[in-house]
Amino acid sequence: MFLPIAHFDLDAFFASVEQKLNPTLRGKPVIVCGVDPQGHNVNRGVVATASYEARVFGVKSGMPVWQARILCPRGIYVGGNFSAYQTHSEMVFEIMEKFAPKVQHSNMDEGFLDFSGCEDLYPNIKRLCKKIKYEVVSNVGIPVSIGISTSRVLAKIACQLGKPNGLFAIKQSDIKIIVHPLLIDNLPGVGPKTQIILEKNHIKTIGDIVKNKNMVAKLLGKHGNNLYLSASGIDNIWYQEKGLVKSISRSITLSENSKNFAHISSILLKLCDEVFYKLLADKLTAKCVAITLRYANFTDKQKSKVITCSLTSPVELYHQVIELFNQIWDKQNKVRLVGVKVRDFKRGANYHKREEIILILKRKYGSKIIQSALVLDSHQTI
Ligand code: DCP
Ligand code: CA
Repeated sequence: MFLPIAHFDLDAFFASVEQKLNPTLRGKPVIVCGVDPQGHNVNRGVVATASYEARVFGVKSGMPVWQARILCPRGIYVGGNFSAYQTHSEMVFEIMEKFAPKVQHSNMDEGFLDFSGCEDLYPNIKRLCKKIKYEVVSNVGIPVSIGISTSRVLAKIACQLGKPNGLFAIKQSDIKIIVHPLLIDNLPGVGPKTQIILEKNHIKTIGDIVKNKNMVAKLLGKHGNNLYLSASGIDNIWYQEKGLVKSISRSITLSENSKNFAHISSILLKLCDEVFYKLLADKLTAKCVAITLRYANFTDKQKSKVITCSLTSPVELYHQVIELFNQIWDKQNKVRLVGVKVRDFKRGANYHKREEIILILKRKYGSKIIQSALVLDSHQTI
């Protein structure tokens, strides 16, 4: 039977990137702290994620670091490196886009692949996903789990069941034996509050949700109806594709606070490079450009402008950003973080052929294969 939907989810994502970048961490309990899912550097003492080696000790995402240290005193605790996570995420999505005609981003480290209509091209989706897993691990260096099924919700459950480093398929006919006996917290959409309400009413398994459709609807209203559809393996409204993304942004916390224009501007160019090629990859035009500066004393300054021309190269974006930078830069204060954002999108764009070729090269060989000379210069001084 042809199973057209795959869901992929990178395993222990932030921790896997750390283990890839520093091979001495491989096979060890690694706990990433100091960064939140939006990539803000935080000092709130919470675990962002833990490698599977650390999870054996009970360490989990969202747990206070002090608690993790009690459970896993020999763990290796590292701060987050969000721009590395972003680059790795983009490399993974580039691979997915090479294989699947339709890729739906759910998150930085997960998404759906839709192979509907590809029966002739890819008669065996499981074999194809094996190849995708191999490409991700050999080209990006981090493990990914993939679930395959007839709907998005079942593919997501399959992916979860196969973790870590899994490849698991659920056929529609398997739903009663594989999915229905699972406890309700395995069903996407059942959070802690919903779980308490359902369990109080003796609804413990996913199958119980199907059997008690009316009671679930009475207890939870619309949410209950959506859960019933999910429990039956049918994609509800949560799985419909979202519209255009609202913005694309990149930010970097400088390795050392700086007042040096040449240094800061070279970092802004690097960010413009990343934002521009993401815009190009998504085939979008932006009508608004914005910059964020955070000073050493943690005060933030932001400035944006509407642009009338379409951006055809990273340098054009950089010129817009530098203009904004010069308007808000307080030369007396050291800069701690810089960010570049574009928003107000329209589909389609008119780019230089040269930029399209650069994007192809970046997709094939990684985003660092070709960069502005100024960006390369800045790497030597950072
Ligand atoms: N994350 C975070 N804080 C959380 C949850 C997640 O900062 N409370 C970050 C770190 C994770 C990344 O988001 O690496 C992806 O989250 P997932 O829930 O997919 O968890 P992992 O990828 O770490 O593990 P897995 O998917 O293997 O369970
Ligand atoms: Ca993940």
